Amino acid sequence: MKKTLITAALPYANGGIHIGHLAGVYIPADIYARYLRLKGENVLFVCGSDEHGVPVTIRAEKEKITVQQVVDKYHHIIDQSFKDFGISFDVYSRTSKPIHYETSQDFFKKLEKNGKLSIENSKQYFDTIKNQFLADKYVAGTCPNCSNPNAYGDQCEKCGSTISPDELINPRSAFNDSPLELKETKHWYLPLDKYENWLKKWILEGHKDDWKNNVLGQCKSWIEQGLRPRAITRDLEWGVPVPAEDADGKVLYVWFDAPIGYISATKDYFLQKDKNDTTFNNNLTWESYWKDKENTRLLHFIGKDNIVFHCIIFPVMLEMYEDYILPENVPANEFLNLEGDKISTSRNWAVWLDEYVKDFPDQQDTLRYVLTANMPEQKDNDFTWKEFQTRNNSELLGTLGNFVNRALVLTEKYFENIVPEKYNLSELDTQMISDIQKVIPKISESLDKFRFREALDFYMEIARISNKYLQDSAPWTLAKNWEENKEKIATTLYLSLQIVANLKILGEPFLPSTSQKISQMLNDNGFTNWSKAGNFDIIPQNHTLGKAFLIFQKIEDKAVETQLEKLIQAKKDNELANFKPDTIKENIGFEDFMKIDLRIATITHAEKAQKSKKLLKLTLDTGVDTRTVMSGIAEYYSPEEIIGKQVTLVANLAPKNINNVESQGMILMAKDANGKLYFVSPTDVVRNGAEVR
Ligand code: B3M
Ligand code: ZN
Repeated sequence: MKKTLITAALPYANGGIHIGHLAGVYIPADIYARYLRLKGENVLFVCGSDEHGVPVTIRAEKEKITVQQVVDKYHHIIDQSFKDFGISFDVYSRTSKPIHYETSQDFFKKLEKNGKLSIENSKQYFDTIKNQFLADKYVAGTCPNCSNPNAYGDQCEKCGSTISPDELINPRSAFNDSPLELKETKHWYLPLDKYENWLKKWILEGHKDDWKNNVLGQCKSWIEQGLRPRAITRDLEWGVPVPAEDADGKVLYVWFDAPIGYISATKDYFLQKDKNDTTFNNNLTWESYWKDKENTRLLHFIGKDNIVFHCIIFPVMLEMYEDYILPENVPANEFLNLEGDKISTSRNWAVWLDEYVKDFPDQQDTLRYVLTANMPEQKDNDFTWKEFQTRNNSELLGTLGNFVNRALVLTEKYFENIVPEKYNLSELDTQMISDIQKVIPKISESLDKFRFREALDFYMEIARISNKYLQDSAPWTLAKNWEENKEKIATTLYLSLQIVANLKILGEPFLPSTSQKISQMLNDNGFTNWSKAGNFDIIPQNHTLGKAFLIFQKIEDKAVETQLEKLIQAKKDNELANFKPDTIKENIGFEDFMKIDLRIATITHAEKAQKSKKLLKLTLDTGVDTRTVMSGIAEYYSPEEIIGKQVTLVANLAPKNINNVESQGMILMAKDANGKLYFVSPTDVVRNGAEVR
């Protein structure tokens, strides 16, 4: 049996972990690692914080703290979240550790020494005020595609296009809006173009049958676009210094050093291991995983935005280095959305794990369950709090929890918490056993193919079969004639307890905390092996059980409403905090301005417009005449609350037919960051008709 080295994408230490990270990367990786361990296989599951790169420096600017403080703060928040959710890494390291600097610099030096890298001079934007070159993300300017004045040198958030700094119109520093200089600089490049044929053979031929279509699709389009040399150094202060001649002020590009973080995390694991730990196999070293190509499988668990780095760039680096193993598979997931909108750290549209554990204490498995049940394995998927509630209440509480609880409570009731004897099996008993034994292999088959939601559904099929079996056996009805039926009742509960033991074993990869709770109630401290699943004599008769308790709690509507309100509020707060007003329009002459006639007027009547959610029909006393004006403020104000309000009217705007009403002018409203409209009114009562200048 080969050893398995499992890596999970190193999260940027620039924020917490949210449900998108869990569903995309960490739950699938953890399910798979737990599953292999339960089968008794040799697994090493590594991860760590990715502490370099622009995302962490942007966060430091935003929070006005040092980058080291940012990574220290979020490394611990992330590490705790993974522990809370039972993500069972063997090591969770961090790329600011010396072992990582050493490993990534050695990696670079070997490639450079073997002549694998090229050097190119190029012109890059230089901020003369900060006296440093700017990474793409820090170059701001007007988008060439949609004229958004606040686009950046890597992408435009408005139209979503990927752009490069030299395409921006009027490029300026994102730090201080100063104009930028183009300055000569040199960088080291990874000649991806030289590995085009090797990649075609290794991926498009070698893995066309075992890699997921979404992964192959991206690799194919990247390779067919034609690969170009890729810069692997940057002019930045924060990062791993480039170990080369005249490279001061340059660091390794974060996507060069980060994947090497998997190797340094493995080294870190062996450095941390207590050599006297008898459970630890002292014959194994970090090379046993990274260099033993014959006896080790390497699997990268990532989100789809990291496919290129893990299927093309990092494998080319490993191939160049020559000693290292290559990934056998990269089962990347697609994205999870939240309430129909993209999850976004910058817009704070997310469910953060460190907040979830406060709102739903001891209910981490519910979130693991829901995120696995609708995991975005083949396409983007959506998380809603309503589905979270429904799945918890009907599937976890109503099916799985209900069966486990009844099996234990009935044993306590009829056999004083002692596992009863098994007598002759009825047709119902043998049918149930055969039905369950048919499902169990399907869980393994699905997991072997990285089909986690399918595997979980097969697991829940066992809970559904079990519930029906207990309902059909109805020991509580048989108990009415105890003497005649006591052996049947004993057999039913004996078998039900064996099912509970099976649910404990088979559920451990998906719901580790639940599995632990079941183990506690069974009073079974054995670390039961996957191979025992399907066995209906796991828990011996006369074994004393533990105390039964409810594993899952009902989630009420109020809890869901609270989460939705919290999301909406977080989004509004974030919009306000990040509000960037549009740049001012071009100048106009004074004479142009004097053509506009602005007056104070009072709203004397207001009503909702016909067939429109946005419009109110206003009647205004302008001091000169009475006007009707249509205004798009219905989402923010009711007619009653604005009667008597003084407003500023553009009085000589040509009348316009709006919604079949002649609108005679326009009232001025200020639009805030979160889109809400506010009246522009005098601070004191002014006579109607007063001119505004
Ligand atoms: N730090 C996280 C991301 O792109 C990035 C992964 C590195 S894995 C070596 O979301
Ligand atoms: Zn744009």
